[in-house]
Amino acid sequence: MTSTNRPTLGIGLVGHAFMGRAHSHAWRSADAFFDLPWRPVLSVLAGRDTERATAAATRLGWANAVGDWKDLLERDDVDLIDICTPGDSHAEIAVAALQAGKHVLCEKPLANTVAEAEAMAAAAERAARRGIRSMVGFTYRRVPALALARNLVAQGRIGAIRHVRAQYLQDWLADPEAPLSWRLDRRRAGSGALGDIGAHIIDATRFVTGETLTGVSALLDTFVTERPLPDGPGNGPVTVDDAALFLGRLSGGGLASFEASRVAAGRKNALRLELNGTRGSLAFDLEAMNELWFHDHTEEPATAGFRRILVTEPQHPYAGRWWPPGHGLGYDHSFTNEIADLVIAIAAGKDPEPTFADGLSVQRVLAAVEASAADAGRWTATTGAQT
Ligand code: SOE
Repeated sequence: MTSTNRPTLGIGLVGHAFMGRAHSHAWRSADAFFDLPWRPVLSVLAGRDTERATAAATRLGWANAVGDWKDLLERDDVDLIDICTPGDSHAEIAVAALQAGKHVLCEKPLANTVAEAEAMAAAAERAARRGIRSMVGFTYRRVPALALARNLVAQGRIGAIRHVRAQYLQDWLADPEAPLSWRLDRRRAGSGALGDIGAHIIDATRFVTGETLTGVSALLDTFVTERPLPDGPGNGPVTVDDAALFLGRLSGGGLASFEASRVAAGRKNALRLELNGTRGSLAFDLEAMNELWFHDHTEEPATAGFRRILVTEPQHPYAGRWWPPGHGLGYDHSFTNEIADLVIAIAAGKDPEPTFADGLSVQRVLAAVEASAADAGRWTATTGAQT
């Protein structure tokens, strides 16, 4: 049982669209499902417009609302700033927050460029010396089946990894008439499918395998180059990729392939990861997120084969915090699990993972992919990549 007179952790959230709603829900529920050492307090929501921020705060459970995120820096009721804005403001907000002594949770991808991500990682390192923590929100690390996959890999259950096959497929841009939004604007989002969802499979691969990508060869494409303006007649330009396809080499010697697309008709949120090792294989699909498929290649061939593990047992990561076996978790639960891990790490004086340095590593892969695609798929090392 958690005690009633625990220290509190005042939260300031920036942004109240999709991610702001997902994070608000997680901040509200984390304390009810986990034994948190510190009690999160939903202090203040910042938006660009005070009226809309006030309406969102009321709906999402925040005590106060402001129309400028800079107000959060001075407030005593804010210990942590949670950044749920488009990528073009991540670096400015995160660096200012860390300098002001606020812990930071920042949505993915960490930044729009390697230079920004480097500045953020450096600020995070300086802040950590003062006990100020930071984390990047690659939330799928907290899906029980992916956390279990990581544990099985670490235990050697699939041996040395030969192949990773990673896909993240969505179809919300399959219709050429789907309107423009900030996610299709390079200045705001940095890149398209690559940074938005490709970043997730890069991080998931790093997380599950414990290995890094040393180099890539890539193709990017934008099939629909202009789309209807959201609030008016006419079209505007799409300045990011619709799809990204790349090959990679893992630090352990294995080969990896990655595909990120927002025009894959019929695929809604299909983050799929398959790993083949010397002793077995694992396969996961976010559209069936409570399942992990495991093939143990050391078993008797006559009966060996992929078997479905329903990852809802109390012995599985996070699952015991929620419902009885078989009742299943959804998209929102990974955010609550993430918030719980964050609060526990901060209270313990530890750096929560993934760190800003992890976010920077992903950013270097994104930059290497763009550099490779711009040069006819030339093999490009991820170290030192700058875009
Ligand atoms: C949109 O493509 C999106 O919401 C991403 O931005 C999220 O990171 C992903 O989790 C779901 O899809």
